[in-house]
Amino acid sequence: MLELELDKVDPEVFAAVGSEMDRERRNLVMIASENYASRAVIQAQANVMTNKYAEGYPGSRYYGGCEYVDVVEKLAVERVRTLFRAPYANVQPHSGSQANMAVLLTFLEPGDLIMGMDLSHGGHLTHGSPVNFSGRLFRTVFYGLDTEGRRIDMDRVRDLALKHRPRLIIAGASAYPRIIDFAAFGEIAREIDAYFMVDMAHIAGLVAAGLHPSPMTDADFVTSTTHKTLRGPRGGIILAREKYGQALDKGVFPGIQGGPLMHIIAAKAVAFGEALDPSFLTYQERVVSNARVLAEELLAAGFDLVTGGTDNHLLLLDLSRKEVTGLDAERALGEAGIVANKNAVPFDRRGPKVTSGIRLGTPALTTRGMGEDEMRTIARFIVLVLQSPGSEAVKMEVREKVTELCRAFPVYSYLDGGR
Ligand code: DSN
Repeated sequence: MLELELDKVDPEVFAAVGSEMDRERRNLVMIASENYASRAVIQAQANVMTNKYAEGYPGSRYYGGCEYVDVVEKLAVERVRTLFRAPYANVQPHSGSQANMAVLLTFLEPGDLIMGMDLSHGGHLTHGSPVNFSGRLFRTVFYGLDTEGRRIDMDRVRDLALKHRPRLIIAGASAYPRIIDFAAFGEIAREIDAYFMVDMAHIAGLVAAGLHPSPMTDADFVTSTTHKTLRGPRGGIILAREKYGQALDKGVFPGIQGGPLMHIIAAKAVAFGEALDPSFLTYQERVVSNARVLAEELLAAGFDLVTGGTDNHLLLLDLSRKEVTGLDAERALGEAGIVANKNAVPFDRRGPKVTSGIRLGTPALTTRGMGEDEMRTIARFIVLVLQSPGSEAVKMEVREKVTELCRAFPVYSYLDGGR
């Protein structure tokens, strides 16, 4: 059993993995939080380090035999510190949620007040949502976008902070298409002597490339996932000022996790190495220019965008003035081969399972090599589908063109001979 290939041992799982690969290759992946990890990143996480227990940190583990996993963890830490100019890094969080959990549980007491961005305005579950540990263990106050330009309302952030005096302020979003003013947040946090945490999961790749201001100088703690614009394996990281390092190490292990996923940490090291390569900057520049072109085309076709455009890798199509809901739009686009997700827009009159928005992102398409011309083409596809979401003929016509486009921009073609 130990020596057999997956297809022999478990044909059902093998088939599902193969089908997922086909799905990723023959559709336009426009989910803003997804990407295509490189062959090297995928190889680095499919290895025997999955077998190893390594509680603790390099040089100080609770198990023997950690000499080689120490190598990869040290590489991951050194590289991510260089990438973000971070005095301290912890690469063990299994996910972005666990990175956030580690910070909250290390520096706050249950019942303390935290302030984050309203999920329905583009925030994140772990920033205080009542259905998440963050909203169950801590009291919360939320800021959101203004009613005019739909930007983060920094005056309101300050008013709320001064009124409620949270112990921790969180900046960062999962559906906000504009630059976030980390310096202004940091100033407010200092004014009330609160901790300031930035969750840069969505924009980490842009930050690494210098295309979004870095939170490192303003924030006490910076958390991120590693698989979105950063294009690594699924996972989390915490960066911080040196003085918080010892407490954070304990906060992650034994605070909230046991053995780190050493095969994933190996892949994080590879991904951080890739992000240090100059080609990563070019990639991120194209992610941003592609999003801008997509936004311009959709605006020109008469669609509304939250904030009227984008500065980053994503845009939020506001369908409030249209007949089609976010849910119907997600379904219709999916049938035409364009994978995106419904998303609440600020002040949405529809519920979270229906919504009035569609979130679109360019990281995965850009990894495939698509550029501004393809964004113009894809914008036309989206317009066609959303103008007639019930038309099978339109969806079939777009589906065929999507298939052609995907063939012209292959991904994971090295696997073609292998299956
Ligand atoms: N689920 C992620 C996203 O899609 O933005 C956030 O964690």
